[in-house]
Formats: sequence, C-alpha cells, structure tokens
Amino acid sequence: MRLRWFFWALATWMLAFSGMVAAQPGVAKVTIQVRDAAGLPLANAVVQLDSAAAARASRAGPQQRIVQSQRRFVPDQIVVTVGTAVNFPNHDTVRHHVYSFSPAKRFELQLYIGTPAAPVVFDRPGVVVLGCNIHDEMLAWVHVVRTPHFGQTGPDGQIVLSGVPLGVYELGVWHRRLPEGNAGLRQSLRVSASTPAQVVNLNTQATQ
Ligand SMILES: [Cu+2]
Repeated sequence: MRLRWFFWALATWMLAFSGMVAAQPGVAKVTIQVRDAAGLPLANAVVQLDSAAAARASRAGPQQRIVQSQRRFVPDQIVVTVGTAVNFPNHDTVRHHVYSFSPAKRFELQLYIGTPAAPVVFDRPGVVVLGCNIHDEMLAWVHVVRTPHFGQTGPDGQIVLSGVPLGVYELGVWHRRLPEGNAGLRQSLRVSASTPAQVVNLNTQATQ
C-alpha cells in the first residue's frame, strides 16, 4: 500500500514536472560568432533574427540618447527597434548640426547647444549613418530593427540571443566596416532546441 502511494506520488510529481516543462514556450538560445575577412573575431557586429512573427512581436524601446561630447558621438553605435526615440544632447560648448541622409531616416538637427526639444523617432528598419555638418570626423550609426531578437557582438565576436521562439528566421549580420549601403549578410536559419552555434564571416574592409 505504502509502495503504491509512493508510485502514485511519483507519477503525479512527474506529470506536474513535465507539465511545467511543456508550459515553457518552445524557445532556444542562439549563439552567433562573427569573424572578419581575416577570420578574426569581429566586435560590434549587429546581429538580428527576423521573421513575420518577430516583426509582430517587436515593440518600440525606451528612449535612448547619443551625446555629443568632445566632438564625438557617445556611444557611436546603437541598435534600436522601430518606433524608438533617440535624443541627441550636445554636451560640448561648440554647436553641432546632426544630420542623416540615410533612406531609413533622413533628418537634421540645426546648429544647437544643449538638448534638442524633440527626440528623433526611428520609424523604419535599416542602417542610419549620422554625421555632423560642422565636424566631418563625427560619425555614428543607429541600426533600426523590427524584431525583439537582436544584439551586438562582444570583444570575442560572439553574441548569444536567448528566449528565441523556435521557427524559421532570416539571420542578419551587419558591421559598420562594411561598405556604406551594404546591408550585410542575410541567410535563412531554422531555430530548434539544438541549433548549433552559427559562424558568420563578413567581408569587412579597412578598420575604423
Ligand atoms: Cu559637430
């Protein structure tokens, strides 16, 4: 009798446990390793996983900022989701004139000091290259994505995207050392519970 109770309890526990596991939506971790033309790890590569479902799940992120400090953009690269607003406070005593001619977002903030009244909303996916009309050497990139599954590679050239629902995606990898206008690499990727790490080689040019 006691043994039967034990097995009943065990069976109940196992059922409950398997139910807990099944209740977790099918998600996976995806590891992407990006290398440059010489086969070396490529830091600051932008990695994204696109699909129709991912686009539907994409939401505007909290407002971000790119500061102008000592005639540089800080940070000089961000990745945001469509609809995210970015402010461009000028911490220098010289005036800057921030602009972009990129198709994904054309705008300009006329010569100013301090924080512009309105942030810029990035409303289309793509790469937006920023410059300053006064200081040619000032450059920054806003990479706009329409997916919750994105990130930038670390110094080891690697990024781990976790919580990715299983399914078929288009893997996108881009780096600012690619020639301007080059959208980077796009390839199909099926994300399963056992997707192996993806190694991607980008044909980048001169260092920057
Ligand atoms: Cu400037």
